[in-house]
Amino acid sequence: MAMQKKNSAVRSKKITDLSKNVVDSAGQQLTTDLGVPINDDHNTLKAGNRGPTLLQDFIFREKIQHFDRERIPERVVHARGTGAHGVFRLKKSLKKYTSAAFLNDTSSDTPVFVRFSTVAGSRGSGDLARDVRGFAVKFYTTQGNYDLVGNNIPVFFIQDSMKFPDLVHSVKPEADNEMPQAASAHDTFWDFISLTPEAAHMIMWTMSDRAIPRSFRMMEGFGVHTFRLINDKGESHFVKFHWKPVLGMHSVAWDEAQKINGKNSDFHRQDLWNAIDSGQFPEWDLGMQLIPEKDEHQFDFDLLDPTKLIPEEIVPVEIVGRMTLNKNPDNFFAETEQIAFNPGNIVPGIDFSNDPLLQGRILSYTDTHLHRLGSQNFTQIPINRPIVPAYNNHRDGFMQTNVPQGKNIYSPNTVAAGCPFQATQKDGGFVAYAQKVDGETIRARSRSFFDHFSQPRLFFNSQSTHEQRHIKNALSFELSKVKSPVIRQRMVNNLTNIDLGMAQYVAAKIGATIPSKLMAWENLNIPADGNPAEFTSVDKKPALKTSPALSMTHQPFDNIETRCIAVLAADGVNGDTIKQLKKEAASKGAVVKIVAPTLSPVKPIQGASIPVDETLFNTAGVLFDAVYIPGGKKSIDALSQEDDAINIINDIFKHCKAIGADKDAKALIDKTKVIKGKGINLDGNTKTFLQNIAAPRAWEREEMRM
Ligand code: HDE
Repeated sequence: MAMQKKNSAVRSKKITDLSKNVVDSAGQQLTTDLGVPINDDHNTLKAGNRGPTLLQDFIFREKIQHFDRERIPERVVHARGTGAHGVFRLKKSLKKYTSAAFLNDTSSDTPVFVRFSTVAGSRGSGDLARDVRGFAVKFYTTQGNYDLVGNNIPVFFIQDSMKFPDLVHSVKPEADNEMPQAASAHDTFWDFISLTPEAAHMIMWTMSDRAIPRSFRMMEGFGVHTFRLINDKGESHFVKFHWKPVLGMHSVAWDEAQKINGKNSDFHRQDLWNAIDSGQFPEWDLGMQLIPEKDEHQFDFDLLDPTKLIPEEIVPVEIVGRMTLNKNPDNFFAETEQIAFNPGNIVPGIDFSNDPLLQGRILSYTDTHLHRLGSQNFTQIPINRPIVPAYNNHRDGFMQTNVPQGKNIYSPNTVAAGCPFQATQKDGGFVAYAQKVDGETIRARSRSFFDHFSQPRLFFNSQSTHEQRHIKNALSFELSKVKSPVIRQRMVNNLTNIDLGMAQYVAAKIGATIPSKLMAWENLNIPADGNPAEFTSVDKKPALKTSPALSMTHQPFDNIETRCIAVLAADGVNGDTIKQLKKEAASKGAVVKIVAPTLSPVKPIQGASIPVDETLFNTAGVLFDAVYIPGGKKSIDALSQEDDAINIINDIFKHCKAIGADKDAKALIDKTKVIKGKGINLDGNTKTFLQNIAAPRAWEREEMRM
C-alpha cells in the first residue's frame, strides 16, 4: 500500500509537454533515415555516364520508397480540416458537478489541440462548402485525454448511429461519377433527407448562414449530445456543452462563399493561421447547460435525442472557462492529420448518456483510427499522447515505440508488487456512473424521439427576416440542382411541415407544384423500408414560440478585431487618409491591406511610398470584410480604368459589406453599382466606416435589389 501511494505521487508530477519528438534540421547535414550523411541527393547511382540505375543505391531506394508511402487514408468524413494548439483556463470551479480535475482547478491551464473541419469534402476540397463544421477539442488533462468532438451546429441529421453510413453515402459525391465534390446539392443527399423526417431540424441549420461561417474563429461549437458530469459523491447532472466565440458570430453570403472557394480555397485555414501568427489569438468561452438527473423528463422532447436542443431561454448557458488558441502546428501531417479524436475519450467526472447516436460514435472513432493510422499504438504518436505517462499491460503491436521495463505484463502479479495497480475512486480512478438500466432487447426508436418538426419550426420562426430569406434561398439553390422531379416535389411537400410559406417559396423557385396546405408525413406515401412508425411525426406543443438565442442577428456585435479592410490605392492617392484609417483600424484590432494595380509601392500625394499587400488582379472583394477608397484625383482616375477595382467594389456592395470612400472618389464609385444604403458612407468619415464594419452586415441591401 505504501508503495502504491508513492507511485501515485510520482505520477502526478510527471507531466510532459507536447513538443516531444521535434526534429529541427536547421544547421544540420542531410542524412539517411538511419543517420548516414548523404553527399549527393540530386543524382541516382548509375553504371556509367548513361547507364542504368543500380539496385544497390540505398539512398535512392529509401527516398523513393518513403515518398511512395507518404499518404494515409483520409478521414472518411471531416477529411478537410485545420488545427491549432492552445490552452483552456477554467474560470469557475465545477467541483459541485464533476470530479474532473481540469474542471475543478482554476489555477492551472489545460493544454488543448483543436481541429476544425468540413464534413463532406475530401482533404483537398474548398473551405467554403455549405456544410457543418467540425469543432473537435482534445484536452490534455492531468487525468488523461478528454475529447469534446463537436460541431458548429447543436443538433444532428439522424437519431441512431445505424443510419450514419447511409447519411454519409448520400451526401458524399455520387457513387457512379464521384460528383459533386464537397456539396450537398445533389440527388442522393436530398433523396435521403426527403425520406428521413428526423433530419428536418438539422436541415434548417445547414441551410442557414451557420453553414457558411466567415471564419472558424467566428462560429459557435456544440457537444451536440447530452453527456453527464459526475461529482465525487457519484451524483450525476446531464450537461450540454457550448463554445461561444469571443469575436461574435459572422457568416458570408452564399454567392460570396462560392466565389471564395475559387479565389482562395484555403480561406478558413489561412484566416486561422494568420490570426494566430499575428498574435490575435482566437478565443471561445466554454458554456454548459446543466440539468439535474431528476429533471431528465421535464422537457417536451427527449434529452437523449440528438436532433433536439435545449433552448437557452429554458436552461441558460453558464460560462465556466475560456479557450485560447495561441500556437500554430509545427507540422500539418504530424499534428493536424494524425490527431485522433474520439468522443469515447472521457476522464473521471465525465460520462456518456444513452443517446443512441453517441453510443455508436464511441465505437466508430477508434475503429477509424486503427484503419487510418495503422496500429493500435496510434496513442504513442506525440499529438495523441497524454501529458501524463500511461502504464498498463498492453504490449507490442505494429510500431511500438515505447520500451516497457520488467516482466510485469499481467495482473494480478507479485513480480512487480502488483504494479501497475488499480487506482481507487478516491485516488482518481475512473468509475462508470452507476446508472440503473432495465428493459427488453429491442431494435426500434423510442416514441419519445418522434416529434420531428416542432424544433425546426422553432428554429425557423426564431430567425430574422434576412435569415429566413437565406434559408429559403439555400433550399431553392440546393433543390434546383436535384435532377429528379420526384425528389424535388417530395422535399417541397415535406417542408410544409415546417412552414407552408417557405415550402411555397421554394416550390415556385424550382418549378414544383406549389402546396396549398400542410402535407403531413403520414399522408405522403413514402416508401418506407424500415419501421413505419419512424416516419410518423408526433408534434408536441413546444414550450416556446421563438428562441431569440437561435438567431445570429440576436448576438451582440461590438468589435471589428481581425476584420480585414481593403484600401484601394494607386499613385497619387491621399496618403493622409490611409495613415489615419490605418491608425484608427489598428486601435480596434482590424487589419488594413493596401490593394493596388501592381506590387510596386504606391506613391501618395504626401509622404513616403506605401507598401502594397495585394494587387487588384490577384485578389477579390470576397476576401475582405469591407472596402475603403481614399481620394486623390490621379489615384481615382487610374483605378477607374481597372475592371478589377470595379469588380471588388461591386462584390463588396452585393454582399452587403461596409463601403467607405472619400468625397473625391466619386468618379470611381459612379462606375460601380453602389447606391446609397445602410453600411455605405461616401463622405470620408473613417470613424463611421469602422462602426459600419462592427455592425451586422447590412442584409437589408439585398431587398433593394429584389
Ligand atoms: Fe463523427 N466521425 N460520427 N460526428 N466527427 C468522425 O472519426 C461518426 C458525429 C465529428 O477533426 C470520424 O477520426 C459516427 C456527430 C468531428 O479529426 C468517424 C457518427 C458529431 C469529426 C466518425 C458521427 C461528429 C468526426 C472520421 C454517428 C458532432 C472530426 C474520422 C453515430 C457531435 C474529428 C475520425 C477530427 C469524425 C464517426 C456523428 C463530429 C468515422 C459513426 C453527431 C468534429 O469515426
